[in-house]
Amino acid sequence: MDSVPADMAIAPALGPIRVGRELAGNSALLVNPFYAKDPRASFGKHVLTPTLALTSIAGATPANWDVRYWDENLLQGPPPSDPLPQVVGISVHLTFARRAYELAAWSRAHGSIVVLGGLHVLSCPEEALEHADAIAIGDGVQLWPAILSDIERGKLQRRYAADYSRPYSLDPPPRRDILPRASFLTTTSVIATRGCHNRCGFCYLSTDGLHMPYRMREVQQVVAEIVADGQPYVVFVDNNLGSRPAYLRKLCAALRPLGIIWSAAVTIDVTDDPTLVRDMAQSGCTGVFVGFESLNEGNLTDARKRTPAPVDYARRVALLHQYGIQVNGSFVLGFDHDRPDVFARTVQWIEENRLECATFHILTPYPGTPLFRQLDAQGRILHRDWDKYDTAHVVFQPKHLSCAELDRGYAWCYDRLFSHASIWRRRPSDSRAVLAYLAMSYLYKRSNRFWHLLIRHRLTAALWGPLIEHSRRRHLKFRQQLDARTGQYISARV
Ligand code: B12
Ligand code: SF4
Repeated sequence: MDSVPADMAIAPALGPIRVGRELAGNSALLVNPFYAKDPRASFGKHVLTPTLALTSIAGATPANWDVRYWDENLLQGPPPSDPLPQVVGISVHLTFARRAYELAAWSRAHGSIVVLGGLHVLSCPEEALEHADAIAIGDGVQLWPAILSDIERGKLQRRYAADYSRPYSLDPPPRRDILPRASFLTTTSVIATRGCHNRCGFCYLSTDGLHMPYRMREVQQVVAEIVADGQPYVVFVDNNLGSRPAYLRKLCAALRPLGIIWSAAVTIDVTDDPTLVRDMAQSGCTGVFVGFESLNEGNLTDARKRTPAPVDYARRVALLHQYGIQVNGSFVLGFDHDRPDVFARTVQWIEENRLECATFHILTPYPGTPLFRQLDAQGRILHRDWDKYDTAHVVFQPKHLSCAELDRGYAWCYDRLFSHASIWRRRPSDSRAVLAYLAMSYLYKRSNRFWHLLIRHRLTAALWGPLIEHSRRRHLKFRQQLDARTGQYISARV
């Protein structure tokens, strides 16, 4: 394993606390805390898109407030404290909860009011409350304006809570104008739907107290946001953009004239209807992130994942490939039916089916989920050190593997996947797509020793930009061919 550059492993030092300084009135700083990067995976994935949580909160900020954005993972140091913001809003996930609390203490010592929100605040509100002036449980877009208004009136409460049942169309557009644009592959991380038709036992969507009914935004609202940001590549960060095929079809029809390329997370059942896959391709979809989770049916049943059978995955991947859609498969390792052969079998399957990319995750019981309760009841939770709940560390006792075997197997999967031989083996069968695939793969998978420099010097957009534009142009040609083929098909039928 390569050594990890310090700025990918250790949070930036917080400066000395200087008390008694004046706060800038009606100013809010929104912070995404630092987290240590897994050296086995790509460092590049952390700068693909900005956090939509904070741009959404920024969009909900009343006009009489000045709002700024700071992401510590862009390696520009700790959050700025000159001028001192009146309010600091911090997003908290369990993997960076400890850092979020450090930042909260530092900001409060300076005199700023600290508001914590995000997934971890929802699952562990009492813990978060100890570190904040106020916490936001659930949808921050609804809560943030009320919090700021209470601050203005000197009536800040300790807890604010909102569920996700309000119509989505009421959300103001996220504010992407406050982002350091050069620091991301694309600033257009966008969300069209909320929730998922599944409720897998290990997924954060099954967290106690999280009521997230499936919601879809007006297609025209989504399109307006994309157009306003003016980027050629759009990343949908929905849990599952394919949960409602009819909606996805409508969205594809609206995206098609934009000439952009896009990617999204979907479940593999999106391939139930090949015409939907064709519509996705014709609207610019170049890649999907698919949570296959496991090739073992028993694991999927235990996780209560409703999905086509693993024996049918290969045919479905081939269908996506046929429409020029690259597949990034997500696999979870360490389920109860996994034995020492799971690593080699999974990677072999990935190579046989030429998945352009894959991510591996050690099974991680998020607090508040059915999986956590089950493992806790069985006495299999090893510790509650949330920093390590990042799907790169073993935090529970696996059934048919030792912790060391799971850890080694996980590392082996990434080493193998990122090897020259494996990258080559998985190249697209269309020879015209190979060059772009190789360039992307090498930048993404084999450049970890350079990423911290690229990020620190804000070169991300400059480096990825030409590759994105090349892919977009190639895809526009591909779409023309697809349209011609579809036209022939339709005229043959009439
Ligand atoms: C995009 C994404 C990423 C991107 C992040 C890019 C970026 N800069 O944001 C990348 C690829 C880097 C990434 C990496 C990882 N991710 Co991720 N990611 C997501 C994803 C798909 C979307 C996040 C998002 O933007 N959501 C939309 C926003 C609007 O929702 P939100 O964050 O919940 O915010 C709302 C509220 O929580 C609240 N809120 C949030 N912050 C704040 C702050 C304040 C002040 C207030 C008032 C309110 C508030 O208001 C918001 C609006 O309602 C989610 C799944 C999902 N769809 O949410 C997974 C997800 C967040 N990731 C997850 C994981 C596990 C990881 C990794 C650890 C996996 C891995 N090993 O690679 C890594 C590492 C990150 C880390 N250490 O934390 C898990 C987290 C589970 C958990 N319980 O914490 C999720 C939920 C996926 C899943 N299904 O399990 N991820
Ligand atoms: S299909 Fe994916 S997003 Fe949906 S519940 Fe399962 S793990 Fe979560």
